[in-house]
Amino acid sequence: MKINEATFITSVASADKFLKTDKPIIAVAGKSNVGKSSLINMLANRKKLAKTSVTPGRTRLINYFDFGEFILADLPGYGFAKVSKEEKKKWGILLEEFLSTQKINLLLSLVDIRHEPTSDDKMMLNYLYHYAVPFALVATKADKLPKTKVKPRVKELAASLRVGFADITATSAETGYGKEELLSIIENAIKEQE
Ligand SMILES: Nc1nc2c(ncn2[C@@H]2O[C@H](COP(=O)(O)OP(=O)(O)OP(=O)(O)O)[C@@H](O)[C@H]2O)c(=O)[nH]1
Ligand SMILES: [Mg+2]
Repeated sequence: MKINEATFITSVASADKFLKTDKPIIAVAGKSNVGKSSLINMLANRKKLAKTSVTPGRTRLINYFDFGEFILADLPGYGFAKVSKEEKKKWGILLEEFLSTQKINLLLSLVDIRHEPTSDDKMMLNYLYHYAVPFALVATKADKLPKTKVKPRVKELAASLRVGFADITATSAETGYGKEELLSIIENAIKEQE
């Protein structure tokens, strides 16, 4: 699949504003700073479609993008230490509303390839199983590891998250590594609904 022109649609902060669309929805989730916005820019071939942040936890809204054949939804990052309990609670409610009311064709659940998955990452997977949301795992920032360490590390992550090795795609927004593989996963998820 080729992405021709991706454009920003809107940002929303509450369930009553969730996008109504006939297009398939691909969602992107993961903790703050994991590289969600960077991955979206990689898929879109655009440097600044989604704002990347040096300060983690900036994206507090669900950002929708039109990718032509599908809609991409960038979910707010979780697990940001400096966020108040109140905000964490709000985020949890918004996420559950999103997972339960927005028809999601595929959710890309991102983890940093270098780090052990957190309890939040595992909770995210539990939500996905609970709401029966189809998902694929993405191990980001693969360029931070020597090439020979990528596959063994993906195996470790798969064991830790209790998923199959083939369920995790390693990517790098810096080098474009894994981009084609991810696009074909998205393409298959879109076809399944038709
Ligand atoms: N080396 C490397 N750095 C990356 C990669 N992806 C993201 N980064 C860096 O990681 C930082 C966070 O990236 P973002 O894409 O803003 O992360 P995010 O998940 O959107 O963060 P929030 O929106 O705050 O939740 C930025 O400094 C990026 O440049 C990657 O594949 N390789
Ligand atoms: Mg972001």
